Amino acid sequence: MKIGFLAMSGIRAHDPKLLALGMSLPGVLDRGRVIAMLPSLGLLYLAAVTPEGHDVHYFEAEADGKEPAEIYSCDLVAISTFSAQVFEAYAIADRLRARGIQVAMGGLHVTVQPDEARQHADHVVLGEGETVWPQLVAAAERGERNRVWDAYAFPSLDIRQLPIPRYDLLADRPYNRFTVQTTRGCPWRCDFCASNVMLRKPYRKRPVDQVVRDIHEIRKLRRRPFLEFADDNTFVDKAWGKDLCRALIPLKLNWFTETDISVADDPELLTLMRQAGCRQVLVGLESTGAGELQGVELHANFKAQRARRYLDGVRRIQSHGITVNGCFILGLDGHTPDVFEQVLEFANEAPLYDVQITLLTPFPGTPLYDRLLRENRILEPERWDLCTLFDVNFVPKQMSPQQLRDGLYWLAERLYAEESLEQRRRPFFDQFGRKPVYLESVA
Ligand code: B12
Ligand code: SF4
Repeated sequence: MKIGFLAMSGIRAHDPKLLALGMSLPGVLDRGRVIAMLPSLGLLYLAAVTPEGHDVHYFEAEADGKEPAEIYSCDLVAISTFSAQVFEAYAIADRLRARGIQVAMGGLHVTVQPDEARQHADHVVLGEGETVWPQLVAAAERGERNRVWDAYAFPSLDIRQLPIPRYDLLADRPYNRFTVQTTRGCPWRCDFCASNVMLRKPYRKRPVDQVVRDIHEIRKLRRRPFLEFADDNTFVDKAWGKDLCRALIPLKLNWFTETDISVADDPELLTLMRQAGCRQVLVGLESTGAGELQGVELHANFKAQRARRYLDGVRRIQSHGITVNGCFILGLDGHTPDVFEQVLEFANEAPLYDVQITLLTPFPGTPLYDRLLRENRILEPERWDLCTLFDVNFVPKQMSPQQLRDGLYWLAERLYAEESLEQRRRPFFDQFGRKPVYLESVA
């Protein structure tokens, strides 16, 4: 069979004012350009576990959500999508099926909304796809349709056995940034978090030598790639993290990852990260004060416990030559209209090299979605296309939806204006030299 792997690419946001104003601001634009350059790692893993004898191809939907014409020569198309593009993905699936092509859908959104996905796909996969995929391909070959494949009912996936993702399928594409996974899951359970809804297993780490093996494979395509670890929380295990960094040092890489603030507790780890080429860590701070973070992390109240030491943590990380992209979620129940000013103050005081502000977003399958639905606070239930992190689709507790929107515009203008970026970044440049973190290794 000819099998197509179709990623829904690009970022989505609908709010016209933010699009016109905020999204064209330099800080957002840099990240937007970078984001457009990331392939779908999940699909590359599926391609790697596809049984021998099939002709496999990687495709990306265009920015307007349309599929490339060549995909119509496939017998089976695997589509991966997050919530924000799921309606575009369903429309593509409908068009493909109308032409007799079998469609399989999987990923985070579909995992929590299988009944919805069944109306558009011949095969719907819940959970991590690697164990299920070979059997699904065999079933598709036999012409079996209308099946839901529950990976949780299969023997559990041992991530120590993961194959090398099929990076080679990207060879003739202009990618210079690649994702590598070093861990799966996160020990915490934030009520808004959409990744933990799928990864029900405990936090898992990959063997360091296999991560290195995958990076060597990427280097066959690009000599100096910029890597993003497609992890939720890389450095939970500090000893393993140090082993990983030691193994990366000789490779002379530049990379970015997501991790929690506890990385700041370990200066030896930070030194090794810097030596291993870590250029930036993205840290979900979510808010500036412990009060607003009460109860947001459901296992151990981790974020509220840590908030008092945020400023110190950010400074410690950046003093090791690693920039911090501090993420704040606007619209938490504890947020009053003062939150916008508070975030601005924190960002300038740290000062944070990068700041990501997003709106509280009720993703399907999260405790947050269920709670807001119960409280009758979702403005338009099941409007998954609004799950962009930039569109308000709920009633905040201590302000109106419009106040939240206006606060986002206000804050975006102040945070991302050229002078503000320069002011926040200058101390870092003074100490470590003036190199844009994201774009330096772009060809
Ligand atoms: C890397 C990343 C990106 C990259 C994505 C690159 C790409 N084309 O895939 C970039 C930076 C572009 C990105 C952008 C966005 N992202 Co993002 N991103 C991530 C991150 C950190 C890792 C994803 C990843 O690579 N995982 C590793 C792979 C191996 O796992 P996977 O993709 O889930 O695939 C496995 C299974 O899901 C399944 N599977 C997946 N697809 C399919 C298909 C079939 C047919 C089958 C059988 C199985 C299957 O099998 C795979 C192997 O096990 C996640 C966090 C997370 N843990 O998922 C957030 C995350 C996925 N992103 C999120 C969001 C909101 C966005 C944006 C919508 C933001 C925006 N405003 O635009 C955009 C939209 C992106 C898009 N194109 O759709 C949310 C999604 C929540 C949701 N329910 O939608 C997450 C969970 C972050 C969060 N905690 O909120 N993102
Ligand atoms: S710390 Fe991050 S990845 Fe972990 S549960 Fe919270 S939001 Fe999700």
